[in-house]
Amino acid sequence: MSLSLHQYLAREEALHGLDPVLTRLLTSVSEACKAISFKVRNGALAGVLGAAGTSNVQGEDQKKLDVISNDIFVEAVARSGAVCGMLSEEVETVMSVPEDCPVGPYLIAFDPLDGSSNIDINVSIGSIFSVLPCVRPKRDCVEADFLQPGRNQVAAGYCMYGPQTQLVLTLGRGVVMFTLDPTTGTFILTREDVRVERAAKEFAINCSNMRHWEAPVKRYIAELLEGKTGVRGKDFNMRWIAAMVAEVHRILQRGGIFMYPRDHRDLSKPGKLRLMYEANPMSMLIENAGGAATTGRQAILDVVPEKVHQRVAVFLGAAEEVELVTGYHLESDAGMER
Ligand code: AFP
Repeated sequence: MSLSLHQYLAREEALHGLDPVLTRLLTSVSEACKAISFKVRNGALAGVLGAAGTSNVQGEDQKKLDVISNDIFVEAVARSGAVCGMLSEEVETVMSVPEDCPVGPYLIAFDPLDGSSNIDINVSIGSIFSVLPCVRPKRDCVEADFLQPGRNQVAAGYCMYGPQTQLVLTLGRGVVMFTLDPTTGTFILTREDVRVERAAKEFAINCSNMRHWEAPVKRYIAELLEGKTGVRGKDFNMRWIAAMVAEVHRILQRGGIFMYPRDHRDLSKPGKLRLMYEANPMSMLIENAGGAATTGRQAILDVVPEKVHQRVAVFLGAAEEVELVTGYHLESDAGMER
């Protein structure tokens, strides 16, 4: 019998004591994702393609769909009664809940539309979310409330808008996947107990940045590229979709490693990806599927954020590969590099 997201969360409440307020929040997130999915599906017909003519806090040009998705997310979670604050990639400051909405015990951080450069070419994109506890639930939340390590997350996930719309979720007890039934608008549980194998034969990295990488990353990638003839003794395949959601989705389905290392271009930026609404939720998913996620030097989930929009280097996926490339960083830092 197929289980809807609603029924799955009810089962989690009964079996594992899932907080009904968290259920309400996740239901609101799923409603937001559904609304975004409908916009994405209609594309040019809904007038949602192209640039918005504005830029976000990161100085990146916003697409219309970035702005639309952000508005949908904010509206849905603010009215859930489950949060006391929101953090979005698209908004500089943390957002409090409006006066006419009840306040709840959670904080939510989200990237409403990941992979913006894929929007206009009709390639997979997604939304990513991370739920943290709010230590002192109150209406006027501040940045400091969000500055918790990813280990504190009580739920995390993403929704991918690809050939199918799929919602992938962890509550800290494994990873589950739901597929949106477009005929009923219901998310149906289609995969449980998602696991990432320790070994891998596929990697994802933007090789155009190779000249800027640190030595341990250059060493690791060079060994992968040598294939059967090199120290690794086997061939590796490569993929790059330019949307972390799609890369992580592939890894959860068929393994591999995804990397966005820090590089020498701008030393004030430790990587491109954002810790709180990209790296942390994806790391919680990957760890819950038996994989690993590090900055090259420490587990991503142990990083204590200093700023809400902070960036971080990311190596995640198959544990064997993540451990190897992390070891190369540690050897290099200790001056033991070959
Ligand atoms: P956008 O959402 O701004 O397009 O960025 C997507 C992303 O943060 C991540 O999802 C991709 O893995 C990565 O950037 C792609 O970066 P490059 O364009 O440098 O390859």
